[in-house]
Amino acid sequence: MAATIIDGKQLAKTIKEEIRQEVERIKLQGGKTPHLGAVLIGDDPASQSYIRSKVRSCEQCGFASTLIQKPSIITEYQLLSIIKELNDDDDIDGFIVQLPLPEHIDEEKVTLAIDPKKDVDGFHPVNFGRMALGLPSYLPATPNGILEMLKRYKIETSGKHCVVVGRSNIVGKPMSILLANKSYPGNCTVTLTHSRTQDLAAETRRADIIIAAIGIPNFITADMVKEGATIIDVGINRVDDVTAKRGYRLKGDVDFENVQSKAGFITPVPGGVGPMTVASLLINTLRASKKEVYD
Ligand code: L34
Repeated sequence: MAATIIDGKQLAKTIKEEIRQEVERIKLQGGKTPHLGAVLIGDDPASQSYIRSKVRSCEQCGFASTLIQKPSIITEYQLLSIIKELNDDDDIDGFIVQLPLPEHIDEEKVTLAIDPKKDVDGFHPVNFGRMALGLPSYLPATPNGILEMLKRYKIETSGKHCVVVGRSNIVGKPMSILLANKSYPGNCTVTLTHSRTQDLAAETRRADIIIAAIGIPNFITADMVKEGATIIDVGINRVDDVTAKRGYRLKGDVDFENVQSKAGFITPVPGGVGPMTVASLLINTLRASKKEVYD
């Protein structure tokens, strides 16, 4: 039996339409227009495309946005000054600094410089800590987008065995915590696996839900998947393809063609987790403008 394909693109559209309507109501009542700041350093094509999509989504939802673009030769000090200005700007509800940053800039220092109240990426240790404790916080966009997909497709999570592949600070680690939290989606038994895991296939084969966030194309193959499992593919790998218009194709971490027939639910790439990451950022920015998390 073929899997149900989770349409992240359509879901993101629905969420954005809900946000647009709420923003319209807020404006009619004389409330504040949500305002997102975005900082892009350098000219990485993938980062440029993600930032463009975030700015465009702001427009679609009636948000204001301010994009600050600087060349990769910017100093760490200059970037920290930009962050200070955004922290102090009363009209900016929240902002992000798109990662990765050039090598001479310390990502940790940059993340720590962002006011947790404006950290709509949810990367600051204060937000990560609050998330881990189940306190109100900005949830990191990709994990939150995945929770929204599980919720809106009514996928059962309670008591299920979830195997997260990859332990990054922005996806794997927070995802493992959120799915173990006492909530829906949540209440999972979680295994967090990584490059040193022994017999990874034995782990994934026991999974009712697999979150693949490793960054290696086609890493999760059909033999690693239990019949009927839910497969969430976070990978967005660019692989060369001379027949493609742009010279490359997007490939997930999951061998979609062969896993599809075995899975219960599966997310495609593109059109799965990626658009939901953008939708989650908008959710956080709206919450920031309503001062829902911090006042
Ligand atoms: N600070 N850095 C910060 N915040 C983030 O939340 C991100 N991330 C990740 C990279 N660095 C970041 C993103 O924005 C990944 N990411 C992201 C955002 C959007 C999409 C993918 C990753 C996306 O929209 N993907 C589309 C295809 C886009 C394309 O054609 O290149 C998709 O359908 O998957």
